[in-house]
Amino acid sequence: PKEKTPFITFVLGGPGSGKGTQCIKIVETFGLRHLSAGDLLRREIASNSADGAMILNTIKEGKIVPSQVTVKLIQKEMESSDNNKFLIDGFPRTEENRVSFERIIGVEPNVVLFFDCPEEEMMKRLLNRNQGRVDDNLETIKKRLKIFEALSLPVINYYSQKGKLYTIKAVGTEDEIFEQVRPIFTAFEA
Ligand code: UP5
Ligand code: MG
Repeated sequence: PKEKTPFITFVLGGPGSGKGTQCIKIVETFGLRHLSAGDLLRREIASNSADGAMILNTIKEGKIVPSQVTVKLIQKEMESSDNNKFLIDGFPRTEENRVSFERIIGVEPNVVLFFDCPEEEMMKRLLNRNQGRVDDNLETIKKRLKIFEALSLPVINYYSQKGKLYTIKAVGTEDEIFEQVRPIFTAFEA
């Protein structure tokens, strides 16, 4: 429990848009605490927790894990962190996720990044990743892209209307993309 209000950035974008890659650079440069919702869920699967089997089946189908499960994992990490600046990667993915976070954590994000990447590029990157993710196969990638468009784009539109959205053109080299990200955090540091 922190007395100070946390500084929260949501990092959104389709599967393979480069969220995780850019988060590593943001952490190196600006020292935020990186919380990848997908990584937290995969850690639950690996630890054979009670929800592990359900989470695995959901991820294999490219579907969205119940909000309560994901928000609880994020909350636990936030509460045990000394750093109160958070980079929440790959969450919220649905309007229900968003409302659930606001209700349980009780804060809204300061910044929302949207890595905007063409589907063909995301598809190519994921098929080339080769890190053994259960969801990096053609069938599941197609499902992930559909879910992103149907359920996650509305969240992005919501934050756009709230004036909190920063859209990054997520094509080019990793460094070229980071040069679009850098000034956003520099402005908040000043
Ligand atoms: N790469 C990166 N940048 C590049 C560049 N500029 N040029 C060329 N290649 C580039 O990058 C993907 C690949 O592209 C890598 O090989 C990288 O080297 C290369 P990465 O940075 O990993 O992209 P990222 O957007 O993080 O892709 P990821 O696959 O992690 O995105 P997803 O949003 O699909 O995955 P996530 O782990 O967030 O979620 C997985 C699943 O968990 C979801 O489908 C869902 O089932 C579940 N989930 C929930 O249910 N709820 C949640 O809240 C979160 C997840
Ligand atoms: Mg990722």
